[in-house]
Amino acid sequence: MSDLARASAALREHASFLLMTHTNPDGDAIGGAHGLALALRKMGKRAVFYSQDTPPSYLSYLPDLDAIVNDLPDVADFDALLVLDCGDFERVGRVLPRVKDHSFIVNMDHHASNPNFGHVNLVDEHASSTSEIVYRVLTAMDFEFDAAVATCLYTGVISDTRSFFNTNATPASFRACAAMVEHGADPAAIARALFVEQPPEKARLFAEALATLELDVGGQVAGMVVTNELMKKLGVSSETLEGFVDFPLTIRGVEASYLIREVFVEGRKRIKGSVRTTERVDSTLVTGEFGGGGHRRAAGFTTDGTLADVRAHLVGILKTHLS
Ligand SMILES: [Mn+2]
Repeated sequence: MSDLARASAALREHASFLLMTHTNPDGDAIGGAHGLALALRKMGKRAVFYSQDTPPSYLSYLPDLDAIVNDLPDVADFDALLVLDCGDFERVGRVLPRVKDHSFIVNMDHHASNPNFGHVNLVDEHASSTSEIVYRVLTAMDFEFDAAVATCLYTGVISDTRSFFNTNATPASFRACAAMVEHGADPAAIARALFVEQPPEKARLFAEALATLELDVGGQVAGMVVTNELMKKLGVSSETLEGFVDFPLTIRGVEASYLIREVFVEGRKRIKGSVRTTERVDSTLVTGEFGGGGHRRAAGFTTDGTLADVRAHLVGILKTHLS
């Protein structure tokens, strides 16, 4: 039996599901997990989507977001645990110890680093997004898509492909999106919400971040830094930084871009970095030096140190990958 058949059988044969995704969820995490929860409910099943963090505000157009719960229900009440878009089980956040021993875990993901932690693993690193994988499973189940589910899954695919800009966009991603549009997803409205419209404070934060832009390694590496002080001054959360790391990569000649910022993790100041690369560099090899991970063109890490030290270290690593 294929992994796809195994996953669709798991969904068909069970009656109650607890869905989870990673902390700081993005469009794919929310789109994939919430879309699947809506679909399972439409099939008459019990489906609860737990997320440690609330969805980012740019996703507020998604239907029925109020159904997402922030308090973990009793996991023993569910036949199956569905974990989506988590390259590692730890990514579900602080509830890991309470969920990891569940008797039936289905792992659906598209991170190359995924160690297949589930009892059923539907992991395809060539899928653009977890939402595209959910689309495959639901299609294999002959699910009758509606506009709500279509809007969620379309959102997941276009947010992880950055509106088909990224090299992970395949013919299958376009086909999945075409099907979702046929079922009621509105491409113009979703593109505007995801990529065009921004709150005024985001434009202000970007202006300040842009002032820190530095080009290194003969113009092949470009990046910006953001202090916690600046975030506090503008009254913004880390969600406001979404997409900033992509900007330096638009500069001609740049093969790798980064964004480094200060974050507070359990009251402790740490440094969080995001890296984007062209085909010249594997981002995961770069972030791996800091114990991070992700995808070949987009990866991240959390480490200790000062912004300046981490920046110098990161630029040094990128230099070795570019020479
Ligand atoms: Mn994803």
